[in-house]
Amino acid sequence: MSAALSNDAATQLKALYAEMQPRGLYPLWEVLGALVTPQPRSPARVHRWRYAEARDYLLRAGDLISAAQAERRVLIMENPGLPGSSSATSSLYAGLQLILPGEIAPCHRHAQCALRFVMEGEGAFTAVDGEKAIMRPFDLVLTPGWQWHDHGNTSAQPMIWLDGLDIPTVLHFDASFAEHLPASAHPETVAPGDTALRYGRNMRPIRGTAADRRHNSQPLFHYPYAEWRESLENLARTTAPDPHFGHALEFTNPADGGAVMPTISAHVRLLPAGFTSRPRAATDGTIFVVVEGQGTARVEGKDIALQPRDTLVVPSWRELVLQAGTDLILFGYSDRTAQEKLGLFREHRG
Ligand code: GTQ
Repeated sequence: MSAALSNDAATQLKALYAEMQPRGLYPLWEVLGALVTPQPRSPARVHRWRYAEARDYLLRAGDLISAAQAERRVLIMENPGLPGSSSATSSLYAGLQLILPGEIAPCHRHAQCALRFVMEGEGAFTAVDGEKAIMRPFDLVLTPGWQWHDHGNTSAQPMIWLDGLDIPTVLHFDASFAEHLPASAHPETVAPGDTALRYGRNMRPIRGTAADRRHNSQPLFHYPYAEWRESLENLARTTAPDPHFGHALEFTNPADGGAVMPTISAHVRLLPAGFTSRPRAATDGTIFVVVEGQGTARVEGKDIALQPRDTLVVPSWRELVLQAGTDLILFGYSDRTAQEKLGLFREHRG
């Protein structure tokens, strides 16, 4: 409200509000400014989780509860500005999952889309629809919505990865469905690497395969570190860095060239030693994982030191400047593709 009300009108309005409220009626003019803001005002905060610290808590939990007992043994990385929400940004979730040698995480499927980004350990698997992806550090593995998936660790070391899901988005739409497979593991349907050979070479089979069962046409689900790292290195060797991103590559779905999943975009970037990015703000709050190197994220005048395997969340519309001490390699995921489909995505490049 702009012009002042008389005392009498204000008193009568208060009484009117009290009378309406039990009928589910409320005056817009009291709340309009908070609903339709001139710019995003995310309650989420910039936050960094130190890997060593989180890892220690996760291993302690591992001594007390098995993966089968927990179903998913995960420490949620909850944004301190979104308490009680289990969210890292307003739309996305992040957690650290531990599978100890010999354990399995039972097979299930859900409406939520998930990505796994391996933090440590080698040789455990994620199976999607009965096809195993053998996971190595910094591999990206997808479990797209409604695909059966289970995880198992047949290696001799603990395996820890970051789970990135669109849980808050699915909750927002009240569209969550989930179910368990009666068996704890899906029977093996094809050999590991089958979809990469069929769909990962800029080709696709003319006749249908098991992967065509995926309703949302996402045949590829394993993006190995060895491959994306080489592509990034090549880009860095042959091109000048983009002033805002450095050298950056988005992971794509080969079926349509778009983002990896309907609600989640994922990318990697390499900032050469000594590089400072130009400031940039975007509506897609982003969760970053430091893959290699040291650097600093400056957000709203505050410097946050970045070390390998740390996780950093930068909410919507916070201006970010990245500084690379040594060559700095980051993985990041956000809801950019969802916002683009809804006509909401915006960025500001300083
Ligand atoms: O692996 O399916 O961190 O359903 C949270 C919810 C992992 C999973 C999480 C999940 C999963």
